Amino acid sequence: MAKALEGVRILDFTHVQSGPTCTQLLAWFGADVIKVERPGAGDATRQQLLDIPDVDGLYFTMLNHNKRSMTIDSKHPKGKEVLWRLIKECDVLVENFAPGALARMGLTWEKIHEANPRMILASVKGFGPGRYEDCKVYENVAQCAGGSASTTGFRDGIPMVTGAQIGDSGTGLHLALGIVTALYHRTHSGLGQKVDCAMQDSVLNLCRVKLRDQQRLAHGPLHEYSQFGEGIPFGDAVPRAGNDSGGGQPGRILKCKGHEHDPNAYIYFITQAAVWGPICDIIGEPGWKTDPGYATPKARLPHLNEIFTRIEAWTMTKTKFEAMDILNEFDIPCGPILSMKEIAEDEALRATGTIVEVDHPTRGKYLSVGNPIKLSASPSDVTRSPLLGEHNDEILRDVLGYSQDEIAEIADSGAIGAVPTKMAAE
Ligand code: CAO
Repeated sequence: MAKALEGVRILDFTHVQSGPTCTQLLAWFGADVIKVERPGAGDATRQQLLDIPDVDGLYFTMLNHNKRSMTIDSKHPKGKEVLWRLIKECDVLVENFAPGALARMGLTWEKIHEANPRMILASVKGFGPGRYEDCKVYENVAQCAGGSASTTGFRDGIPMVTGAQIGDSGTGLHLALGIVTALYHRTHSGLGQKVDCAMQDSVLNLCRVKLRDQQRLAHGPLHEYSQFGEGIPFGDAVPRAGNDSGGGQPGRILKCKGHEHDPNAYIYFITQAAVWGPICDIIGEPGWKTDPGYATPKARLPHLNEIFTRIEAWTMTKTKFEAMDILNEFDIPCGPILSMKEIAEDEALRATGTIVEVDHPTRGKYLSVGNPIKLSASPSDVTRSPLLGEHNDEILRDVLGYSQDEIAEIADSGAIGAVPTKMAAE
């Protein structure tokens, strides 16, 4: 079966997390992704958060599967020459440098478009045009500026960031969609275009329910927020809502059996209106099915704290998995709080390829997250991340058509650096 993006060639000028997330997705779908890195150093994540000395960090390996690596000094005259040859051969250039860095390398949209009118130039920046457009941005800055931090955490605590990398990986996902959309557009326009994703915008897009609540707030208190039931007045901005459900069906995280010693012995429990009857039966409050104070979703809103305290008295008698089994029988929406350890060991996630084991020449075996998007006719397998500059020769020869003498000349010029020591020793 052919891969969905076979034939698409990506000049991957990305680093750290946001850009690499995007190009890894494209690589999983079959695009030929050529990652261009600085000679000698490479993507900074190769050397960050190291668990094994002198081995590419998991930060790097888990974001750069299925790619080829080439080292080019983009400021060296010979390096620039190679880069321009690549620009003519590729369909998409993806980058997430600090604002202005690409132009400082001489790679402006105008010049790129002139050299290859079909090329798509896709960029991640922290902010779109405006007062912060020149700022460098990392994940948590985007979470803070995109509305996530002010709405995450508890009302009486400080703003919180979330472990889900919605600023980096979230923006990478948005960018990947922008790229395939531009590729589709090119099939009838014949031309490339620019695709820009700001991390602030992507986070805000993922936080749109909070902008919804901001506007609802103008018309009265938010009844599904715990603080309504607690009689605490609302201010003029959407408050942090703890673990309250963001949807129209109230939900909370509740303790389960063993919570005293297991920090993840919890379950998310949603009191979906459609299954209120079975919930009452299970927790031993059959009277709540008909009691006018509890029988309708509207009547329940002021009593949510009392209701969830009662439900928790039941969940605390079960492990999270026992509770899941019982509740699922009645289609009550709920979910166990799974630790990363439990997820890593989950057989079902391994069977679907969402958790994969990858073998790496210097690291050995490690776990990664495979492609979460499953296409029925276009399989995607996960292959290991490349060593720094591993594919210099083959790209210069096979993609750019340089002769062996020319390759030697480029190498001698210092524009691509040396072959990685681990490979040279082999
Ligand atoms: N050869 C020569 N020079 C290279 C090179 C190469 N192959 N690759 C990169 N460089 C140079 C750049 O040209 C730049 O030089 P100048 O500043 O002189 O123009 C320099 O390396 C540093 O690039 P940078 O500013 O992008 O990198 P940084 O580590 O200082 O900042 C980051 C990192 C992420 C804050 C910044 O790139 C950024 O804001 N990116 C946009 C937002 C983004 O994607 N953030 C998410 C990152 S993941 O958390």
